[in-house]
Amino acid sequence: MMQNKVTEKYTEILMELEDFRKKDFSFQSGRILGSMCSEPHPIARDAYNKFLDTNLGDPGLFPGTKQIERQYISFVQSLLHAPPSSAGHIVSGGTEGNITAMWLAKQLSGNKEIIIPASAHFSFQKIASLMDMKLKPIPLTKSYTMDVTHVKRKLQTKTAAVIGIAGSTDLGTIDPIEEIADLCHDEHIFLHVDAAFGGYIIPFLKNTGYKLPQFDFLSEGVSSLSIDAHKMGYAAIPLGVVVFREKQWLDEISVPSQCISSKKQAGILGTRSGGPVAAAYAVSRYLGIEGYQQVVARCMETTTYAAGQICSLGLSLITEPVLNVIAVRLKNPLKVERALDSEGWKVNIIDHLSSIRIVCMPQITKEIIDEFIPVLQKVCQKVGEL
Ligand code: 0PR
Repeated sequence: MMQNKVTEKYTEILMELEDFRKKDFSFQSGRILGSMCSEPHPIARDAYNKFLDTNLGDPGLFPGTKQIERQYISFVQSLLHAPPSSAGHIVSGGTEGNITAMWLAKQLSGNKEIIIPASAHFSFQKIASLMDMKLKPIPLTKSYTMDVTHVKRKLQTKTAAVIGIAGSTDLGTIDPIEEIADLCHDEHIFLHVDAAFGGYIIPFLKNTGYKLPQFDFLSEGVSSLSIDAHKMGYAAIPLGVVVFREKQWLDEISVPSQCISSKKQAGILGTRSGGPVAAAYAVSRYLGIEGYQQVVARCMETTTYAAGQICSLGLSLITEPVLNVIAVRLKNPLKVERALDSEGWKVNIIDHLSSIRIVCMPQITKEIIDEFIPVLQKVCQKVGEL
């Protein structure tokens, strides 16, 4: 009897949850055009579920899961040409990756100033507030990348770190990491590359013949780099990795940990799920380098196609897409975003560039673009953009 009651309640709750879920937009529908996340690969879902109850905060209890973590980190290290002296640390995503790297830079240098490109992700504002650090923004060039000539002038004895971006949030642009790295190497300054978005595209695109700049540990001046599997990695939220050039730097961001199976715990989080790690690992094993190459090549084809279709409507782009990010210049992006929303399409607004952002993630196909373009045209005509 009791059992029946529980079962009824159980079913009822699941139905209630489903009702909530129905209110969400889904990646599967193809109607989410502005997000940098995607429908996870099916194997990511299965892997995630299997490891739902694992805690990498207490690795002695989950040695198998810890092994997966080590192997996945090795995959990322080799993808990024990280040297044997390097170490990787799992994070929840780009925000935590940036915070962790800046925590380390502050510890190593004892300084508090961070030189960022004007295009840096807003997580750096959190860093400034959390760790009482100061941001020194550098203007961008005409191609929307960090202007290196200004970096040299801003470097000071108070500098804790310089940030370069490989795949910017607004436009997907790539800063001249090699040049910045040379400068930082000469001046012994910590350089962190925020490759949250680009880290899972640039290496694969380079393999398929795209001419893209060097952005990883091949440049000696790169001290750390963060990359997100829950963006272009086809994995499940939340999963990123921050890689440090030197293993021993982990000591700077570790504390003695009682009550758990390891003597020290590195990083910001304590208890953390092995689910997303298993998911990212499974996708990396399933797709492999070749699989990822196919995914990113398709994303770029769709991007080129979408950009062409948008321009043929008479609209213009902020800049030629470098990766799979398109920013459409508009007089009133808010009006267009609202009107698209009421038609069931989700795009993101980039206020300071007076534009909307479209990201051609793996689930966005040419067919979806063909459905979207007439709606964009109708909406733009309605609000006076065309
Ligand atoms: N660094 C860069 C270059 C980023 O683009 C982002 C996020 C981060 C760091 C922070 O990453 P997490 O949000 O994973 O901590 N960029 C996207 C943005 O802010 C994130 C995003 C993802 C936005 C999905 C919307 C969305 O639906 O635009």
